Amino acid sequence: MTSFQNELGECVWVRPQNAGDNEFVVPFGARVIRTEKARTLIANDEGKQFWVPAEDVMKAMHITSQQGVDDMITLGDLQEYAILRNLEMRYAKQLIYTYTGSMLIALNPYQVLPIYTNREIAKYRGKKISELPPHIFAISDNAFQQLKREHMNQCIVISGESGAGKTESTKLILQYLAAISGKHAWIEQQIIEANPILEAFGNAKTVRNDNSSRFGKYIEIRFTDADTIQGANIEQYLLEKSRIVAQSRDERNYHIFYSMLAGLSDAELARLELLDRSSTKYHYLSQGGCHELQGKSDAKDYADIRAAMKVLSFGAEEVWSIFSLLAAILHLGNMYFKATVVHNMDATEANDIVSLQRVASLLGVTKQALANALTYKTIFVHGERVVTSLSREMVIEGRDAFVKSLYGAIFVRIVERINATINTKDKSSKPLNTIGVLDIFGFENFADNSFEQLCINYANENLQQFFVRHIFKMEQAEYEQESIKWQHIDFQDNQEILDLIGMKSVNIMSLIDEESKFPKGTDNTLLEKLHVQHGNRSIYVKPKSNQAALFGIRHYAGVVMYNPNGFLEKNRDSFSMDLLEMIKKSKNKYLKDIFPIQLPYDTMKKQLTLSVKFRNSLDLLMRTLSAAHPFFIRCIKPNEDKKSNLFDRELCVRQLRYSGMMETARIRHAGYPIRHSYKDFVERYRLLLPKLGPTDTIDCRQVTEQICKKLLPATADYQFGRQKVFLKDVDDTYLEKERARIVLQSIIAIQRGFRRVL
Ligand code: AD9
Ligand code: MG
Repeated sequence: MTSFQNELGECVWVRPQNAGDNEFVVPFGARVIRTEKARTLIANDEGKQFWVPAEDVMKAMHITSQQGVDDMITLGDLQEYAILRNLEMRYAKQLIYTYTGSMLIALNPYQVLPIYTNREIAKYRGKKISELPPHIFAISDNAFQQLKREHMNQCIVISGESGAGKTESTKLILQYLAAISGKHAWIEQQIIEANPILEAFGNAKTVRNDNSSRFGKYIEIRFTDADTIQGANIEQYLLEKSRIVAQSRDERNYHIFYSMLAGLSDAELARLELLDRSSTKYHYLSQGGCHELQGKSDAKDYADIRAAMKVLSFGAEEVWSIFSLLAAILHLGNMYFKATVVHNMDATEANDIVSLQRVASLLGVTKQALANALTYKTIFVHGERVVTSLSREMVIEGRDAFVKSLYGAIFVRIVERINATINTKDKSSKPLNTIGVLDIFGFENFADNSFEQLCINYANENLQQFFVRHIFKMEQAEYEQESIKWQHIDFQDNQEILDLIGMKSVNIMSLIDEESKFPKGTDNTLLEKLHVQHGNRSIYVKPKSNQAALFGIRHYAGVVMYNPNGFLEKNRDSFSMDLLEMIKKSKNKYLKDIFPIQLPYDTMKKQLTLSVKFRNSLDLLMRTLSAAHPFFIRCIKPNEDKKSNLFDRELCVRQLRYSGMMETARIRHAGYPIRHSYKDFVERYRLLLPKLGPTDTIDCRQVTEQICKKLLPATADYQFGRQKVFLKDVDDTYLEKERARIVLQSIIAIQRGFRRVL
């Protein structure tokens, strides 16, 4: 490999040292201090000096990477490492926002920055994107201006991994839109106040984020012609229900349980028979061994939630019904069951009379009905009703399934109730344009990945395709604007993966569905069918060992191995028919109300599975997004320690890749990756054409053409746009080498001159 002969003091890109096969260690920027034949002394950004092999100095750094840019698109050399460097340089100056075209990259500052005040809101109001430094308010304002100008729906898609700042970004956008809404009426307040309720019921402390959203949401804000907010609608996706019955180490259940225990009055707690305020006393709240959170007052949160519920016109009775059901969940979790044997069959006694009494009264059923529904199972054999006893293990499983459905139903109802208040449409008026904000779980790849991860990653594949198609269009627009020929760019999106998971016939989701309905279907038979059906595809990954019960998918963001254990049960998303029958007879109206029309036993099979429901809501979301003008916000977590001022390069590169950010670079590389304004080009390469006058006295475009024609081979592929020259990588490298050669010659000449003088 040939190395550059670099100018002293020049900024260069250096191949990473000792990276081994760590693909997340990428080239870094440095300054050349001294050069020798085989090695170069460099100083990195922190000023640390060290020698590297001369061939590791890759190339000179484009001027834009030295100065830093507001918009990555303007990086002359749009490479992953250049994007990373730009982010890092800006982060050091607390500039957490950077554009990539219409996309905003937002680094989590992990500190309160004074950039979200009313003064800032006023500053960004009505401005063009390029007029002010990048900001989330600029994106919000732009969406609003576009809506006004084009009379078209707008959507802002926010993505990023857990703790990256999606939910905070969503809140900031809503804050901005509410502030600029002309009228300042009650509705803006209601939309803002919906959030504490959603967070109480849908967020929890996880190891990654103390306030992690365990559901996805799409909030659409409707604007009238007079620029005021008329109403809003919230769509929710895939609440994580397993958390209600089990939490991993150092994690909590949903916030609402802790705030309720901390905030309800003694008398209220007594009415719910929650005799202990301490969450440690409740099985469902204690499995993560985490109860209190630093900087969070559950009692204060409770007051905020109650106030928010008032603003959203939740009635007192309704609120009490909700807390009663939450209390029932806690008592169900504490219920004790005793294993026995009846007629040689495993059976279970529900002889925890106290808990039984408490739960039964809260659910509005009799003790006996509850005990029976929990410990027995009714099935129909040839039309005959047969009742069998359940083992203790099965009882506990059945109870947990019931609790998960119960909480899920409460959550869905709460969102419906919020919508009933904020989604007031004026029937006489014409349909209004909306700005939608999507705060959705990012791509997930854990040590153990289950059905939820498959759904989440499928959603992300859909969003990725949406994103890629959009930036492809934007790139095309830049070529058109510069009036250069748009050649056929060979670019493939991820359609094949979408087909495999959920679109083409016998896709993975449909096989899961089929197996869920098949009486003899198990997670193992599912895995066999998946292997047989898709084993030969390159994007389907079989485990390395035949023993491992796993299947993998080559996602756009990397391979994820899924463990099919529990897939069918999660997909069925149901609980025992006996408990459902019990609810039918309950005196608790709210409870009966939140469960959908109850189906008779034999139509159970026709009930929609989770994968069907999820795919339906995802399809609808994708249709909504596709019909809107999109903006993208990619949130990036700078470090795993929730620390301010700490930029972990490896972690950031990984996220940039997961985020699909690199697609921008890839699409650009399929065309002309390097572009210079004519002036910049001439300034850099003028020494290749001797006897040029000062740059501001010459026609830079003409000189650029001369340089390219004189130096580059006849076969070279470059184009002259209105403002810029567009180059391929190889030609850029060639020019750089020529430049370096001439620089070296002049250094030698100067040195010789010196010697002569001496
Ligand atoms: V999750 O997928 O829901 O687990 P999010 O939503 O991406 O995640 P969140 O918005 O909850 O992350 O941000 C995590 C924490 O980072 C917040 O609780 C804040 O403490 C911190 N954060 C995020 N964005 C900002 C910001 N713009 N300014 C200050 C921030 N702090
Ligand atoms: Mg969140």
